[in-house]
Amino acid sequence: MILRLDRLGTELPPPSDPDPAGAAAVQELMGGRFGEMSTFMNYTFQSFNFRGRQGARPFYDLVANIAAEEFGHMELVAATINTMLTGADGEDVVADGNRQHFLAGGKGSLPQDSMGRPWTGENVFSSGDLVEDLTHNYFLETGARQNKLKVYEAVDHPAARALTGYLLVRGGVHQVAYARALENLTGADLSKLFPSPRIETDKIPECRPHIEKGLHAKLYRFSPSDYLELAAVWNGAHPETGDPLVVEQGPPEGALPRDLPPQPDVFAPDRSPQDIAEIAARLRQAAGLPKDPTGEVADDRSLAGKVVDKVTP
Ligand code: MN3
Repeated sequence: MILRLDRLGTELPPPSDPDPAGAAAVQELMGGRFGEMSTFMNYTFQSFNFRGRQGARPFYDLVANIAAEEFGHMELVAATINTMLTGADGEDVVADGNRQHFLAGGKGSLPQDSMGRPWTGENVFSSGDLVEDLTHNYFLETGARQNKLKVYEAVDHPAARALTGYLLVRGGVHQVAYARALENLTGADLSKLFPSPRIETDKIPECRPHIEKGLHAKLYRFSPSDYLELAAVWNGAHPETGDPLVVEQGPPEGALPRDLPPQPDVFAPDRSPQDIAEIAARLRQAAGLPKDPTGEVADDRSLAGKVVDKVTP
């Protein structure tokens, strides 16, 4: 089972100038072959299908635990696309972006790649052979980093830059983790391949704060009580920086999500968001809940007893 925390892995900037073309490009990091849906579903299926897991516990724990982090990466890519589409004009989306962001969705992310092709289960490799699966995962993380750098270079929207800066660092951790696992199982020293692809993340301004906080050398344990054997694989020195690899007991602190403003031109969440807010306020009262919404967001637009009828980003 998966527990869910209503937080994002890292902070994203608030909506600024909409960028429908950039948002369409960022879709590659969601539903592309090397996107976050692929990393999430690959590790999820490999962990579901893992036989003899007690005998192979450190490796099972590694794959299952990284799967959980990938769910949060999907969430972060979605938040980025939604930020970039906030305030976008329908004509601009249709002319420059993914038309379905406007025509079929609520200016929200879709499970598609940058060409609008739906993500497919054909992107999942789960052979049952641990060495083969781990080798695939190493390659998958390599391709994912390559794609992130290309999106970084092609899209200069601040949300896309914040996203790719963070994911380049975190994807690097997963790549090192699979390399370490393969080295332990086979003796093949994949650390000699690093950095692969040749990305000097310490020279990318949006990566640097995460590296300074040590995120390149930290593996988070995404469970209150399970996946305790990560340290059996995640140990030693980082192949690029030499920093000690450490397991952090718990998920990243992360950041509160932003409450992106309604987009009435695409009925998100309705042509008249205040109607839904009034119904929600009545239901909350009838259920004996506090007057103010209990969830936390980075930029709360709701006021006690007042219905927001005009939202300014
Ligand atoms: Mn990822």
